Amino acid sequence: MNKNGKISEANKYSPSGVGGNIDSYTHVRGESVYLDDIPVVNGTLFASAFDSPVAHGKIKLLDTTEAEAMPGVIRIFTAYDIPGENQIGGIIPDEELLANTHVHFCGMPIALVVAETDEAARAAIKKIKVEIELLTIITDPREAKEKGELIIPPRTFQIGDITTAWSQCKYIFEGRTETNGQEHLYIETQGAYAVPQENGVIRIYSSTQGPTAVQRTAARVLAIPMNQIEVDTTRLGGGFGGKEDQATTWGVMCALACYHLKKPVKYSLHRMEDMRMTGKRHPYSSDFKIGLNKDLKILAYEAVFYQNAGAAADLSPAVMERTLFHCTNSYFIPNVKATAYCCRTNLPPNTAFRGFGGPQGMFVIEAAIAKAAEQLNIPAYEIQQKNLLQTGDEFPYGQKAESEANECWSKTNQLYGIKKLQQNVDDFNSKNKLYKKGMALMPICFGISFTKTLMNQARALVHVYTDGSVGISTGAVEMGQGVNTKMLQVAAKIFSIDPVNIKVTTTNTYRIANTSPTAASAAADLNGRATEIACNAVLQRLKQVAADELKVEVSKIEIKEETVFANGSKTEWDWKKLVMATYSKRISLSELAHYTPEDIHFNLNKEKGHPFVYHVYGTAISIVTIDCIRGIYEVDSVKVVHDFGKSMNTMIDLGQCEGGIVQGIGWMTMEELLYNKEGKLMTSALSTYKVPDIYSVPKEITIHFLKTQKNNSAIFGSKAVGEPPLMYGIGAYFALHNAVKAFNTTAGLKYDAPMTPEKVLMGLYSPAKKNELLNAEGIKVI
Ligand code: MTE
Ligand code: LUZ
Ligand code: MOS
Repeated sequence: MNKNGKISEANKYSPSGVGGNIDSYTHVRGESVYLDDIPVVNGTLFASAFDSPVAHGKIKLLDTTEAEAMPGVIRIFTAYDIPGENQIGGIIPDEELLANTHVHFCGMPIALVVAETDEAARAAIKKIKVEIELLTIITDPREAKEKGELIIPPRTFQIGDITTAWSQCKYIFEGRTETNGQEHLYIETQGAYAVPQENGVIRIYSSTQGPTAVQRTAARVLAIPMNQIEVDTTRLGGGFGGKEDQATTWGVMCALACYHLKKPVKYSLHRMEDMRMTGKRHPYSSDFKIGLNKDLKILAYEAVFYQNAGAAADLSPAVMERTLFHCTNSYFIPNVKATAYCCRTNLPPNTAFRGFGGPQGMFVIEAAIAKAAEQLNIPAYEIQQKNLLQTGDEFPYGQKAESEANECWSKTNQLYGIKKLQQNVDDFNSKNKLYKKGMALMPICFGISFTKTLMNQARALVHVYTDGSVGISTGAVEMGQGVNTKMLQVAAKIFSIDPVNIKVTTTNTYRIANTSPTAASAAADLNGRATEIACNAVLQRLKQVAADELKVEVSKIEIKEETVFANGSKTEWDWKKLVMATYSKRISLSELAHYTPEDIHFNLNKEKGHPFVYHVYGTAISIVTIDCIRGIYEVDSVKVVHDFGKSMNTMIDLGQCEGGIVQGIGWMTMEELLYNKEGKLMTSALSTYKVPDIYSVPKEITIHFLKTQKNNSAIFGSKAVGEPPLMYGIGAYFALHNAVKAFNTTAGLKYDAPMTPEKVLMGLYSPAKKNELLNAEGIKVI
């Protein structure tokens, strides 16, 4: 609140006036409720999973006797205790909740210990004995493909005629890329709490992005109908895709124990358990071939993606599909052939992670362009700029582009001056020997909608209470991205009432059924549009009552800031009075609305269609500085023009951009996931897995909000913002490449992300340079 006691525009959704997000107030006071803040019911028991110590094998013996005798242990569950199907696979039924005869990855749950305390459960786990006959372990996706270990048949997206296109190319370059996985590192670890209700109903509090997935899977595993499972989610301390599918495991485990013991059961994972047992962003190994004509137009592009799916399908087929959708990023390429393999390995099943395969696809085309630029000795941005999508250009999957790719790029150039920035970098490099700068541009183009068309649907339940206050329930899950604030804004705007009179309730499967997960950046759009429809339905009834009372036509009634206007002039009716009058006439003050976007479809046989309601575009310029003695580096700046449509909450959207960029830079530069040949995670703690901290955040992040006025079917025209900014982080990788090359022109760098300080150092002193620079006294010769 400002000095005058008024809530400023940006702050009015927060009771404290602290920020643009309604949760800011309770967040800073430590009052926000996460799973571990739910008061524990008397008699609650605690669960903990015993997981496989090896990556692949046949279980010869499982001995829990000693563990069962441990103090406080109530019971130990195995696959034999599952009344329904031992199956948690979402897309493909290929994943057991508890291993039955075989284990397929290190960290695969085998047994579930339930004890009086958390400590007792974990102590008992150490006493479980298992003998496993080792089977062949595969960790490399190319090896899996060679051995025929594919989760689904390969898929190919094509446009034009790739075979004849090569002959028209003046330049052709080939290469190979690697992108590593990424740990989600949501601040709140995975967990759930199941509480028995009367008549066999189980309520599951779950830290999940997909309450319906938890409900559906619990019903399947317990062989009870879905209406006996209530899933309730207040908010998550981050999900980032890691809880789209993989929160289910823990919810169902608690439900299983609760079902048998008729007691509340809670399981909240420790950080290292979480890192070890859950899947991550998919590592990819890829091959590319790119062909350009003399004017640097890309005529042909071929890519083969080997996706490291891990030991079960999880969401991998959908992630792989999005890699294909985004394999040409923001560029129009007339002849494309992209093939992807979903490779089964003995790693924990990899899963959704902000970008959902898109970033992996985009990295490869950017590497191809970088390679072409390097060979042609020109800046990559010259190639990028010449090939940006224009209105009407066709993507390999048949949909046509709008023109924002160009709009964002030109605005970037106009605002920041691409050539000028490059000149500054070059000047710096010519003056400095031991520090070098590098710059790279990263345009993005991300399709908004679940690529599985049927998932694009949502419902909202709006109640207006007789005192005029409003309650909203939707299928959207708040995980820090501000979706609840946006839902509240929708109701506040449609009803034209003070936001303090509106409450967004928890996400609950008894209020809103059959929800799609909060994912694909589409939660605000889908649930927001449903909320809009519901509010409008109630508003229409209220207006009718006002029209009847005031004896004017309903079209002449308006509600503005809680006051009723008739024929444009103020009346003595206000919001509260109108609500009460409507109730007195026995007219419903509630509405359950359904929304599904029109005109989206995809034909899987043809691999063509119109899968996205719209695309989000943007361009980033990243500049980095490397220390050429140590190999360490800093990101100086990321300057962005981002297409927000017409942002409905600039503070939240800015936060999404900044967070996404930093998370993307982390993936591309420092987060180095490492599994050994035995499939064991070597980086299962924060001491061995480095995520960006405040020191690794770019010194400058500038976001220009590009208003694009086109009809975009986003909620209030405010485009989805959750995932796209992550892909700006790819620019930091190529900027680092350029900085290394400024020091060592013969660095011979591979396209192998992340670009850790170690890799930078190796690049700086790759053999040729070493001979040139180092003598017995080392670096002194410079
Ligand atoms: N922001 C925060 N703070 N925490 C998160 O877990 N998840 C991201 C993004 N932004 C996430 C986040 C991911 S992966 C998605 S898909 C979107 O938020 C989902 O929310 P939306 O659909 O409301 O944008
Ligand atoms: N999840 C999903 C997603 O199930 N389908 C998608 O298309 C998607 N896209 C991005 C993130 N999560
Ligand atoms: Mo986000 S990867 O769609 O949860």
